[in-house]
Amino acid sequence: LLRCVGYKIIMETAGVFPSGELETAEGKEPGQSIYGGGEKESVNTLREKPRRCPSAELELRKEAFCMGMQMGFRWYGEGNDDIKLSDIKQIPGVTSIVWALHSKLPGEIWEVDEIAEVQKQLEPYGFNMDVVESVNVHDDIKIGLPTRDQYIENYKQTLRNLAPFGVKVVTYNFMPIFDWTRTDLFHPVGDGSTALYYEAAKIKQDPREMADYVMSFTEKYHMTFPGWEPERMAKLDELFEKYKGVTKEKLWANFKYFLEAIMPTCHECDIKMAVHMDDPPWDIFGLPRLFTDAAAVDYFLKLVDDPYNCLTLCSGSLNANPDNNVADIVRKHTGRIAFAHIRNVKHFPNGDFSEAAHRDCCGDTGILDILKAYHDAGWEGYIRPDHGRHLWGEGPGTVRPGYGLYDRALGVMYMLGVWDTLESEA
Ligand code: DNO
Repeated sequence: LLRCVGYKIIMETAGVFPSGELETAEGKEPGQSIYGGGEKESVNTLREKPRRCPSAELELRKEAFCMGMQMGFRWYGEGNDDIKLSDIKQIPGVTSIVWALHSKLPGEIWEVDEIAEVQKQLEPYGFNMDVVESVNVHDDIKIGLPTRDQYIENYKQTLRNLAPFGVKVVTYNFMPIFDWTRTDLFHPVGDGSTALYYEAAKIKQDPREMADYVMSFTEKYHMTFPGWEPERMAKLDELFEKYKGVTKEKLWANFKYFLEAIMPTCHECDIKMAVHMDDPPWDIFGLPRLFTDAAAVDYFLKLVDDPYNCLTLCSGSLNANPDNNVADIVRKHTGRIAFAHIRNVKHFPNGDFSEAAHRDCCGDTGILDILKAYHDAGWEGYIRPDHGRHLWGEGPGTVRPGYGLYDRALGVMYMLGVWDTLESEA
């Protein structure tokens, strides 16, 4: 085990060995995570190091070390997700549970004891809680109201409360009012499964219609969807009113204000902020959207040029516009992608799109190219299968749209299969 150079860094991060107890890996300070901030060790260096780490109980961490990236799986929490941690444990290669306190409204402080409760649930399975998705940003921050400063203070406190639990990445979005937007949550794919679907013609109409449709699932199945909090949706007209006058330029300016305010705390806490791409990547219902293409990503990374200001590069969100080439963004901004969402999308000529299985040829997103781009760039970060289809009896009431167990598990295996092949050829 001692010979497994570099591996110790992860052990320390995991709290398995206290910092400094083992020989220091070349070029690394004791306790410094290969995933955390500061100087990064290239994955190519890691690949040259011994791959055999014999300790069985540390298997998960070993896999992460050997691969240069960590495989995550989104989980909605005890009592809030039909999928069990014991189910996820059986998917080979998953090391991170991508989690959140889903009962929290945007702007509320996440308390230490609430976070500790999640840690207690994950610990027996050996999963880490390095990635939070999402700590949602209050609308007043996006709109730029005077009340934003208090909400920013709350956000900073949440980051401080998360840091001692080893959280390294916080995903969030900066979309006005709506998070992801779809017109059909369980659309037949044609093979007996269903998937999320976007019918372009429907979105041009009344936002209330779409909100009511999504909320009908909440009412019927007592299931809330992140970004679609009933409390916010109940005030939809008021929210639209407040966003009047928030142009794209103002939204960028409010975004910059927020990021500049929290960056010092991110440094202090060693937590990377990883913004999610807009989904879909175009304006909807007259609301501006920022993360629409590669130029917007370039602009954002320069706007606040800080290594803690990062991306959650969601392949399927961006590629809902077929002109967006996600692999190019991976190659250009490797070091600023803290978290990768792998989602496949199939486009239709009328502007509709359907979500698809992760296998490259099942959609148009270029999953193979994207994985290859991550691999070949020596990327280190967290990755997860994003939306899957609903399979084998999964449907409304049993799973959250896009977040069934089976297709995401197949997605993990596909991604790891591609990755292993690339590794063996490297
Ligand atoms: C959809 C997710 C998004 C994402 C948020 C991040 O399933 O990818 O809802 O979690 O936009 O804040």
